[in-house]
Amino acid sequence: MAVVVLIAVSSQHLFAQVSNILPSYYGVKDALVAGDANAAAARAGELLKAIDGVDMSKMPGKDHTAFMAVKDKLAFDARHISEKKEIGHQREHFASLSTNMMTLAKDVKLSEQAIYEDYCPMKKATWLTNDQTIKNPYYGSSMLTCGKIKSTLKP
Ligand SMILES: [Cu+2]
Repeated sequence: MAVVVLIAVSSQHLFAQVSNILPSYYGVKDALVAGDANAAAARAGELLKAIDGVDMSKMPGKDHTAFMAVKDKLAFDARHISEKKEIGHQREHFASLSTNMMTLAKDVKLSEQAIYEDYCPMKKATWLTNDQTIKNPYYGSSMLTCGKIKSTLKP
């Protein structure tokens, strides 16, 4: 007897494969807001694990393609942040990490919450957050509230 199982998957579903990526990224962001290079390195190590742990074969085709397009770039910046415990260097990588994370977030549902893309006009760089309050990860306490919400991804 043949058993056919049909699984309907909504495109709005948050897949387990990617569920650790954004929380780990937020961990890096919070460490940079706090100006803590060691914590940023540790959180970036978790992010790298989350990226490397994704089994692309278990992702729907559209998500698979979108993830594959940025995976290496995300891993590159996460690895550098995790290895170089120097905050200036980490913040350079965080800028491109954030750009690529936004590219991914537009195509693959990464969170059940809204994602805000904030922009720092001094650094000319963006970062992602789930919080509408501006806490700038590029300068830490010296420029904590510099920036504005540039765009919002609704869950
Ligand atoms: Cu580097």
